Amino acid sequence: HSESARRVALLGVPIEIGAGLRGTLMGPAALRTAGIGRVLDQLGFAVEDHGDMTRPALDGGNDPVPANANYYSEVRSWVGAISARAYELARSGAVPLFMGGDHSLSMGSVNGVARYWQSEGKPLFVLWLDAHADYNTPATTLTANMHGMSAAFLCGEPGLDDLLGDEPRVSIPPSRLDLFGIRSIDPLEKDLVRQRAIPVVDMRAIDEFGVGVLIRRVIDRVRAAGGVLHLSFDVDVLDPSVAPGVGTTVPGGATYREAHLVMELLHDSGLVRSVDIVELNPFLDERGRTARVAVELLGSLFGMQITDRVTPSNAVLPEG
Ligand code: B3U
Ligand code: MN
Ligand code: MN
Repeated sequence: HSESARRVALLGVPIEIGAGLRGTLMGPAALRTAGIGRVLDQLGFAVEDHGDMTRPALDGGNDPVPANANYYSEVRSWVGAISARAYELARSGAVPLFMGGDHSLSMGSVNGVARYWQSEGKPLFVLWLDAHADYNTPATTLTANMHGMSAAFLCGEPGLDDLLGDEPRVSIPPSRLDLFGIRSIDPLEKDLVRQRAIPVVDMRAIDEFGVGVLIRRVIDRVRAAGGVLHLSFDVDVLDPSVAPGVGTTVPGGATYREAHLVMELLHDSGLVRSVDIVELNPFLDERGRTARVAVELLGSLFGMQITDRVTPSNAVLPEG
């Protein structure tokens, strides 16, 4: 597998209607401008850029549109198409990197890669790096924004049952989802997360025990089960001082150093087989700061060492 693990497949997913604010549709372009392709290339990966998905035609479906799910029909046409692409990319043996776009895209990307790993007989674990739990359903949501429902949907919670259309739905057992970095959760959402016994590492736990210990615990569980890992990286897990370019900033987030350490330890684990990078909103960013930090963190995830990082004192301007 090591040959194919050196291939990364970039796929832009410019979806924005899952979020309350417009602008995440510019995420893939900003990540490319910030150098995602160049960074992966310099790390020795064969980078295949599959471009951006185009907004799928509304196919409607025959089922009634659920209440409390904004732009349900639009999200539905995206999610089915994303899942199909994700399945194919995972099957190709590359590491797919889904560049969002808001977090509703993960309902498709994770479903698609989960379908592939199910066919391989490997348990897929999902690490959800996020300020939010994204564990709402139409019955619990306060906003009706579907990016707040993706983790719940993936664990098979009811309420969006026709969302995948003809794509087979693969549910992630709640014990294989890790919510990490959480500091904003709605009351009924919290009840649901408790009832399902979802493993949660909130910011309080990170303050007390440190990200190193806590992320190793996640990694050890995946390894013990002989599993593989999908990283769903919501940029709002970062502190707003590091990453202002997101629609739903929450104070008290992961620092620059904590986030890099998480990525470095994930890289060392060798378990990450697919990645979402979501919620980057270039319209809200400050001179590309958040996009650059996101690309730097992805660099660490794919093996960039701190001692190899370009710092102001040893910077050589990249040509082109
Ligand atoms: N829990 C709230 C807020 C939220 C979730 N995800 C984001 N914001 N980015 C909701 O809308 O469900
Ligand atoms: Mn999220
Ligand atoms: Mn979030």
